[in-house]
Amino acid sequence: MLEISVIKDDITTLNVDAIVNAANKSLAGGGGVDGAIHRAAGPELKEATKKYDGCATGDSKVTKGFDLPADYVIHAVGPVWNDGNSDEDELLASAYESSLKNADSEKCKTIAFPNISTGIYGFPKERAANIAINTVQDYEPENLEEVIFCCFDDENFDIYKKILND
Ligand code: AR6
Repeated sequence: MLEISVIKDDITTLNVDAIVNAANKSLAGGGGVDGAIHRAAGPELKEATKKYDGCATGDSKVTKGFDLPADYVIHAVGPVWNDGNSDEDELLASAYESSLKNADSEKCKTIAFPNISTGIYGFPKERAANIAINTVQDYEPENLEEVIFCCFDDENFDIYKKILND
């Protein structure tokens, strides 16, 4: 079982083996946490994503972390919230699971996730948190030992604390 913790922090500052980016299908950068990660990692990050032909929703791709303290960035693409009946739950779970598998393949022990899809993509926060936590709890790790949910806004931080304390 993975050790799970929740913190409120800027994910770009974390000294972990891998941080996850809430990217878009182009992998070319954007706003929110994606923009912050690209700024902190430096221009080599965008260059490194060019070897991929983008990334499907629910999937993830790996690059190095360049100027970040983290060794790797796992670029995960969560779903845009539509009406809740467009496979959003399954696609969000898949984005988390794919990220865990990719980190495991790179022999990472520690990984930090932002609250994928809950910003610009509009996924309801509590629903997303339950999916994220359930997916991590169900995952059978090979090398991974610790998962950090790195919240940025108070609302997500309070939701995660409540679910994990219950
Ligand atoms: N560290 C940790 N979390 C952060 C940070 C940070 N530095 N900055 C924002 N967050 P969002 P999405 C939180 O909008 O909803 C981009 O343009 C934020 O509070 O970054 O998956 C991409 O290119 C929220 O809880 O990602 C895509 O086009 C969470 O990160 C699109 O946005 C996710 O919010 C993806 O939208």
